[in-house]
Amino acid sequence: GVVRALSVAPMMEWTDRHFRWLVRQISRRALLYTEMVTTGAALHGEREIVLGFDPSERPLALQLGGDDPQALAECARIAEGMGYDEVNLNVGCPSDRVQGGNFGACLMGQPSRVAACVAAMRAAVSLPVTVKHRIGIDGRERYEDMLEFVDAVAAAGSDRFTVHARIAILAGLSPKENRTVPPLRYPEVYRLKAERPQLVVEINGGVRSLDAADEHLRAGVDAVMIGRAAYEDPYCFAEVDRRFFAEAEAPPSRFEVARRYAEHAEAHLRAYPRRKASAVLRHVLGLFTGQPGAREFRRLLSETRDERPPTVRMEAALAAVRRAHERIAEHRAAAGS
Ligand code: FMN
Repeated sequence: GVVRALSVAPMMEWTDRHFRWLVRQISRRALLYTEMVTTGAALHGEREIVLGFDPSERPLALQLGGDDPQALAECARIAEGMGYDEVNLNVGCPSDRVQGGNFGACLMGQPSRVAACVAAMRAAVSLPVTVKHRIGIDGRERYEDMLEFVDAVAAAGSDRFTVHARIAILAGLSPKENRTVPPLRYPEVYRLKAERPQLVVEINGGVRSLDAADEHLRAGVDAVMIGRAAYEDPYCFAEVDRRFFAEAEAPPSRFEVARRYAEHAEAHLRAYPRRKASAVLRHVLGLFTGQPGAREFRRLLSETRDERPPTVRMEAALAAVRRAHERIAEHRAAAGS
């Protein structure tokens, strides 16, 4: 089924296959998304580089950027053939480049076009077809505007609506500002679910913890998508499987995840010797966020001049973390004696 309680948001430059592999060591059940892939890149790019993934990343949704129903349908077929679990249409990105291509958030103003896109994808594949969108855009900022959009797209068969709970201001704000400046409007997402209970509604935007995710679920939405907080502190997903999916098993420790990731990085660099280690290691820098030694861990692994293999570097970084733990234990012992 399409209802999955927790997901990690699609994020350009961030949720590449390496970060997704990392998150999968921490949660087996959270739904993961690719970065946005334009229909042009999916259809004409080098397929393994643009769309390739490791089967362990599943369940995995491919997020597409585009506005042409036939091109999107073709991309959906490719996704299905490659083993993706879902295809998702981006109706939330406000960048100029994306607006220039008439896709992303500006499609909030063209409900019938989005409906045509979803209908074409729906007809092409048996995978769930979903949409990620905003509350609105400048000029269509009211709840009623969102409802009109959602009703049109629901009629075309969207299996889920993931609402980034703020508007995007297309004139004058950068994409980054568009993730902070327009205020969050959670109650309107709750209202959408209350007024359209048959739809699957996922809330997104500003969710910083699993406790916060829990509160949204209790307010009635079906699922919660977490973006920046998951990237900055990926181990915050450690409780997800037990808490939201009733699994019994605990995930591996941060140390174990770190070691596995270093092995993954090393294997990747062996297969692609011209890739930079930093391009892979950057995704693990947040693993010890909030823990003793986090800063040392981050510093040692982001040192670009260090050319030792990732597994060797990781052992050095973990040794620094252990020393930080020991220092704290010594302080405690000294204070207690
Ligand atoms: N949203 C998309 O739908 N597609 C993208 O490719 C995408 N790229 C992003 C890249 C970065 C670096 C960030 C920070 C966000 C991006 N977003 C993208 C938006 C996120 O998916 C999410 O909607 C937004 O960050 C709000 O959620 P959060 O507050 O939990 O981070």
